[in-house]
Parts: sequence; C-alpha cells; structure tokens
Amino acid sequence: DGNEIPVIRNYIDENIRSDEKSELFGVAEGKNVIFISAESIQSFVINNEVNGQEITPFLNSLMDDEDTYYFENFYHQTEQGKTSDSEFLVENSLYPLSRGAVFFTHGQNEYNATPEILHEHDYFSAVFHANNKSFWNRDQMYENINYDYFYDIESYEVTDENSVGWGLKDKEYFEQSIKYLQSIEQPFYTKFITLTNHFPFELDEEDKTIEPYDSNSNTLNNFFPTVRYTDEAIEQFFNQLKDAGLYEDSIIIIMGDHYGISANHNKAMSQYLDKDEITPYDHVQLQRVPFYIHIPGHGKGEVKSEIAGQIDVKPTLLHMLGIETDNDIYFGNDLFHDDRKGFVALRNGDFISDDYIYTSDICYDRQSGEPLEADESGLDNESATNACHPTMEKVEKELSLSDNIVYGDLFRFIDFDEK
Ligand code: GP9
Ligand code: MN
Repeated sequence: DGNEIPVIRNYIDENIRSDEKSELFGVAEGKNVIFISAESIQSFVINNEVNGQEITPFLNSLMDDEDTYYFENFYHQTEQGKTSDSEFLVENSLYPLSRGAVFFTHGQNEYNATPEILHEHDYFSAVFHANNKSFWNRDQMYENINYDYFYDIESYEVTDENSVGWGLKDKEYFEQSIKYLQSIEQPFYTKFITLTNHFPFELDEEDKTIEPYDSNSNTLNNFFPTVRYTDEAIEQFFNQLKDAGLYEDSIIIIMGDHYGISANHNKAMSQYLDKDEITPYDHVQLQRVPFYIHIPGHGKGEVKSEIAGQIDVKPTLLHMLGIETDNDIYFGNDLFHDDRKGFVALRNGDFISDDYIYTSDICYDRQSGEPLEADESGLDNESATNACHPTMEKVEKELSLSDNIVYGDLFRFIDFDEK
C-alpha cells in the first residue's frame, strides 16, 4: 500500500540526491539524444590490440576527442535479463532483479522512466532494434514506459545477404535507420541497440578487417573481429548523422550493455591479458563496459576515472538536458557531480567502492587488486574483510529498497508530476 515510500524517499534524500546542480546541468538542453547500446562490448578492448592490431580504432579516437567524456571505470550491473536489464537500469535508475528478467516479470508496473519524463518536455522517443518486437517483452515494456515508436524488425529490410548471426548486420542497420531518424519530430530521445557483436560472434569473411585471436576459446577468438565490425559501424553512423544534418543538435551516448565473454573463457582470457589467472578481482574488473558521452562543440571532454555504473545514466542524462529530478526516485548519481555515494553495486551484492572491490567474500584493495587479509600490520582475516562491511550493508539496503519498488509496484502510489 505504499507505506514504504517515505522510507525510500528518505534514503534517496540522504544518500543519493544532491541539492546542488551539477557542473553540466543544462549543457544539452533541448538537444536530441542518440543513445547507442553497444552489444557485448567490454572496456578491455578499448585502447587495446589483438595480433598487433587496434581493435576499436574509432572508439579509441572518440575517447581522445575534446567533445567526449569517457568513463573508464564504468560497470554494467545486469543479471539474467542481459540487454533488457541494461535497458531497465538506464531508463529507470532502478536495479533489475537477481533472477529472471524484470522486462518480463514486471513489464506492466508503473514506472517513471526517461521516455515518460521526456514526454512531458516535448520530446519524441523511439527505439531502433532489428529484432522481433516481443523479444525480451520489449513491445509491452516500451509501450508501458511511453516510447512513442519502436522501429523493430518490421521496419527493416532483412535478407540473407545483409544478415549474419542474430540478424541484420550493424552497418546495414544504421544505414537503414537514418531515414527514420530524419523523419521524426525533434527534439527526440532515441535508443539504438546493435546486434552483430552478440555471442557466438559470427561474421562474414568480407566483414573481417582484423584476424581472430588464437586460443582454446573460439568465443574469445571471434569476439575481436565482431567488436571491430561494430566499431566501424558506429563510425559510419557518426558520418551518416553528420551527412543527414542531425549531428550538431544531438548528443550521442555509447554504452556497452553487458559482458560478451563469460567466466567460462577465463583460461583464454588470462592468456590474452597475459595474466597467470583471472582472479575474482579481475573478473569484477572485466565487468567494465565503455561509456561515452559525446557533446558536439562542447570542447571540455576528458577521461573520467571515478567509479560509475548503468544506474547513473538516468540522472546524468536528465540533468544534462536541464531537467530536475527533485521529486523522482532513483538510485544513481549524476556523474558530473562530485557529491556521489561512492560505490557501484553489482546485482549479486558484490560491489566496487572508491577504495575496495568486494567479491567472492573477499575484500580487495581496489588499486592494488590485493586481498585485504592477515598481513604485517597484524590484521586478521575477519577484520580485513570488515573494511568492506559498511559498504556491504549499504549495497544490501539499496538493492532491497529497489526490489521493494519493483515487487510491490510501488510507483502506483506516486504522482511524480505533482510537486
Ligand atoms: C536481442 C538483443 C540481444 O534483441 O538485444 O539480447 P541479449 O541476449 O544480449 O540480452
Ligand atoms: Mn546484449
């Protein structure tokens, strides 16, 4: 019956929300938003090589661009709902569920998602994704959170020649999307979900511009050429946006949705990364995905090292658009604000804090990657793990408050428009 709402609001006011406006508040007011959800791209490929060749030349150059903010310690926070979980995090700044896909199980809940909020600010919103509309229950969820239009597979011309793996190749997909983007009302809020760099990373020979890696994992081996393909597709999309006259008045956000290479490939991964083994600490660090905010003409971009996650996208974006979130309920921070909560919660209760990484019941020093345990300073194992305890409790609390909202459909009881 909504009795928990004051508790939740109190938590947000004390731990999440900041009273002051961030440095970039309003920087993109009235601009179009082009959000690219880049399938399975992990941060370890950025500024890295395979067989002596750059994997992502375009994304590397974008990172150095003066109009771009790149977040090098940005984590995905998804679970079994994969892409749909990342969408849920981005649109709502709520956590997905620890089992199943919230898009399916709670697709009919009341939300206060970004498209709904932007609707109130005269934005037209659309998703572009060349898959069946009901995959991940997207058709229902998108309608529920007020997306104006979903350009699903029916909007694309898909043939044997222009498809590979899961479907329409990314280059074809962007190419075919431009005409729709030109036809919709501005300002728009749009989401583009790529597909080619999806497990098992199939690619036609003619599209392979770099060679696969050589290890016992074909999954990891083939990952690199498909990542490069998507990198080229995004570069091409930037050029098409410029040609279409859509670039200048837009901001472009690129985010990896979740990992592509699971822990099943740790042996090959340790070979690639030239490590003896992938420790639990390394595994958490591999959950970093690229996050770019590109603001044409801004000139003040930089590489940001502060910890961040998908939960932070909604408040960051809304504030950039000059939209206040005083009455909203969300668990992320504006990434352009110094006043932040200091941890990124993974869905399984593991976390990254400014100082520590907690996983597999081990408290690691974040900088060194060394477990805190009995050492010269006389700390016993238990008190070493205790260094992580205060944040463990906060993470647990935050995840459970978010779960209460989803399981209880608590937003039914709130009118977010009333001030
Ligand atoms: C399917 C695409 C991939 O439409 O988003 O989904 P995933 O398997 O990555 O969740
Ligand atoms: Mn995905």
